[in-house]
Order: sequence, then structure tokens, then C-alpha cells
Amino acid sequence: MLKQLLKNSKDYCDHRLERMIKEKKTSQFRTLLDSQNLEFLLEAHNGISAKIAEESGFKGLWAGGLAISAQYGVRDSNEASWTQVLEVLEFMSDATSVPIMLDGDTGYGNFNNVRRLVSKLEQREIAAVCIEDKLYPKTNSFIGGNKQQLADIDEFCSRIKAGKDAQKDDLFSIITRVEAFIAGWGLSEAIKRAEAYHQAGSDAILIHSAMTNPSEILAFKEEWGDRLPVIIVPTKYYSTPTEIFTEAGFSIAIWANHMIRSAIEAMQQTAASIIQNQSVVELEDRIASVSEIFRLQGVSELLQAEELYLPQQPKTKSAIILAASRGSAMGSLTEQQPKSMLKIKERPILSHIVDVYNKHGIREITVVRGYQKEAIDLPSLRYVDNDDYADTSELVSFEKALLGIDVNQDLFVSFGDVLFKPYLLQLMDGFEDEVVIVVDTQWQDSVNKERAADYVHCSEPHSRDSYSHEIFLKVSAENLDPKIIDGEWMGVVKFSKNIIPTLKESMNKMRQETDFNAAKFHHLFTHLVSEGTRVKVVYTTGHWLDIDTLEDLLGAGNFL
Ligand code: SPV
Ligand code: MG
Repeated sequence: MLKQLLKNSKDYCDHRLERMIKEKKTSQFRTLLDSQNLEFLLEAHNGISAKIAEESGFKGLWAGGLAISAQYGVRDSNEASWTQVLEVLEFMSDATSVPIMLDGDTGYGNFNNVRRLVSKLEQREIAAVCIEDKLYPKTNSFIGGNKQQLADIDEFCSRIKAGKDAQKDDLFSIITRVEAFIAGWGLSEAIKRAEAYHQAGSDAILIHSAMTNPSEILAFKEEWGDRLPVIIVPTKYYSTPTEIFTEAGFSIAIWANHMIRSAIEAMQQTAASIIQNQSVVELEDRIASVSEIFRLQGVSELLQAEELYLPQQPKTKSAIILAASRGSAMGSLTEQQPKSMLKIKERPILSHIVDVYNKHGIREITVVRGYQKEAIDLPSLRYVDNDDYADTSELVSFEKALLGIDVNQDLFVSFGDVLFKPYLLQLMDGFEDEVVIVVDTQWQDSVNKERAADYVHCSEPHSRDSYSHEIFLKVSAENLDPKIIDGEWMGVVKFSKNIIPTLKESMNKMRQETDFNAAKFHHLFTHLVSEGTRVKVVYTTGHWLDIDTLEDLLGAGNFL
């Protein structure tokens, strides 16, 4: 995912760079208009369809009135206001680097509306507008076309002139669309109008026809010659081989509604499939992935920009909870579930531990499961399984958990049967050392209970002023000589992100030197110390509870 994002961000930046280097959109459009080849514009009706069209290789786009009104869910009869059309155009223009020609209908009024339209289009880097010789409000040419009234020629010419006078960029193009054939008139009316529009300053003629064969547009081109470039819209005569248009010398063919039509078909199929199957499983592989949406939106560029501009986020941390063992001392209580799922105050021990981490701002929590792993099913946790739990101990589980964690953050590790107060995490966070352990000075309690405990011997015993001293671990074991015991490790450790590679190396060495399957954290601590790593000791008293026996479990409610 990260790799893909990086690649995408490169594509996105290349695209932006390309856009900066590319010639102005108005000039690109003129190149298409004047090209010796037949060029193509594809309809687009919003930012994303425009982007897809450009990515596919189209050198220009048709912002179609039919398609834009359809994406709004209204009719192609000027029901969407012209500023609503502008709004869509702005997104299309921002999302692309190729020129866009707006289907400007009739110009939304008289000469005055046209000149205001031209100036607003230029502000949005739209390269061209096409206006048709009908009256506002217009309707689509394929709906009762022959009942549609054409504009008065002189009045329409005033729209063209005013538009041309209004443009600031000499290369902005105004295309005039001759609707004579649509309205049922013949070739001479079409030519007469085209010539008048030519004289009024039009940059090209769009000759439209509702016939299913190209006879009208071919006759027009034959008679018109090369007075101005001629654009066609082969929606109805789509089956005509494209070479015929090329041979006739047309400048541009517009595929005027194919993106909206394909979107509609796809959406209808998707909606029908979901309602029918009451599921999206069928569909998942047939539709664009969410990451494809992100790619088209340029999300990767934003991520990079955030790194560049946003203040650094406070360091995040993650946690690992080792919960693979059964807890046999609990007897039949742990027949169906591991100890970490036994309930205190109606919630599993594990869930109380997760609460503590969450309260400390830690969301990324990995739980190592083993015994009755299916019974551990709390939400929002990352699970790693140690299926050899019966023959292995703490470090095997820890190694497995380390494999998938983000090594760029500090890490807390604790056990699925040790409750502790958030205070311990705060206390440990007060130190920047590579390894920090919390040590209970009242270790005699454990000796009295005859349970296994990780005893420690440190550089100094706890004393009233040990808070002001740097105290480090010397050795840790379950069977230390009581004369040198300074305390008991509470089962919570913090590793800085820098030490994580060392931990992995140390465990590799330990694997060669000892029975690694039986290795516990106190072995790792002692090993680290012997290799020269300083393990910071923070003395405190209480704030934790190791749940070993039924009695511990019953008393745990008071601890919470
Ligand atoms: C459009 O796409 O909105 C057009 C072309 O104007 S047509 O629908 O053929 O009239
Ligand atoms: Mg239109």
C-alpha cells in the first residue's frame, strides 16, 4: 500500500510538472483545431471523468451540456444555471492539463451574457466555448429538434462578436454551432449561417446533424471547404467509419456523451446487483478499488505535502500484549478460554489492559494468542498467533509479534494477565532510555506467595533519594539470591524504537546459546545488560496486579 502510494505520488508530481511545462490550454486547443489530422474530444462531466479521459490519452475534453445536466439529475434544457455549470468546469479544469471546450448552449442569453461567460471561462482556464444558434432556454437537439426555433442571424452574430471582444487571451476560441439541419432546414441555410458566423469572428464551425448517416455533415463540408475548421458530433451517425470523417477533412470529432452513458450503465448494474444479492461480494472485483479512487484524487501528493508543511506529530507508540498461555492455575475456568479472557467486573482482563493503553493514547496494540486463540476476539486489535504456545515461552511470542509491528515507534510490552495503572506508562515515558522497566520495591510479597517472579538486582537499591539517581539493571532472574534482590519487575517494559533492531539481534544470539523456547524477558534483559545495553530501572511500589490465582482474580475488582 505504501509502495503504491509512493508510486502514485510520483505519477501525480510528474503530472503536475507536465502541466506546468505544457503549453497554455488555449494554445493546445488551437493546435487541435488546426491539426492536419482528425482530432478527438471526449465528453467529461466532472473532475474525475475529466481526469480519466485525460489519462486515457485524449488531448481535449468536451464539457457537454447533456452530460453535465445529467450528472446533476436535471434536463438538458438550461435547468442547471450557468454558474452551476461553471462550478463543474472549475473542478474539471483543476483536475486536468488538456484543453476543455465548454458546450455553452446558446450562451445563456444575449451578447451581454456571452461576454460575461467568456470572461468567467477564461478565469477558469477553459480553452474554448461552443455556442449554438438557438434561443434561451434551449433544449437538446435530439428532442423534437425540427420544432426548435433558430436565432435571428444578426442577433446571433452579436453574441459571437461580443464574446470575441470580451476575451483577453487571443487564443481563446469561440466555436459556433449551426443547428440548421437539426431544425429541419437545408444545406443553403446551414452554409448561409456558417458564413455569417465566420464573418462575425467565429474560430470554427460545429455542424450538427440528427441523422443516422453522415450525409448532411458531408454535404456541408463539401460545400464549405476550408473556410474555417469544422467540428462534428457523431452521436447519431456513430456507425460511420472514422476514416470517412478524416477523408472529408473535418478538424475535430466529439464523442459527446459516452462517459456519462457508461457511468449510468455501470451504476445501474451495481445498484441492481447489490439490491438483488444483499451483498457486495459479487461486485468487489468488478468495480474500482478505493485505492484507485485515492490515486485519481492525488491523495499521495497530500500525504507528502502534510509531511512538508504540518508540524511534526508527537511521537506515537505501540504495544504488545502477550496472551498465549492458558493459565492452568485457574483450573477449569481456563478450559475454554485463556486466562486473559477471564472476566473482572464483567469484562475480560485483556480488555482492561487495552483500556489502559488506549487511555495513554496508544491505539496500535498487538496481542499474541496461543491457547484457545479463537476465544480472544476483542475488536480493533492486531492479532499474531503463537501456535507452539505449549512448548514455547515469552520470547518466542515476542519475536512473532515484533515481525509485523511498525518499528518506527517506541514499544510497550506487557502480559495478558498483568493489570497495571496508566500511571506506570506515564512514569516510564518520563525517560528517554532505550529500555525502561518498572520495578516494585515490595518484592517480598511474591516470595511469600511462592509464585514465579522476575527479580532484579540493580546498580543501587531503592532508597529515599534513588529518584534523583540514574539506576540501571545488573541482572534479572527468577531465582536470584534474596540478599541481592532490589525488587520485582512488574511485567511492563518500554523499548525505544532505536533498540528494536538490537533486540532482534540479541534474540538471535540467545537462540544459538540457550534453549530459546524456554526463554523469558528476564533472560533478554540480562543478555542486553551483558552486551552493554543500559536497562533503566524505575522503582515504584504497587500500581500493578499479576493475576495468577483464583484469589488474585477475585480481588482484581478492587484493583480496578
Ligand atoms: C451535448 O452533448 O450536450 C450536445 C451534443 O450539445 S448533443 O447532445 O448531440 O446535442
Ligand atoms: Mg449540448
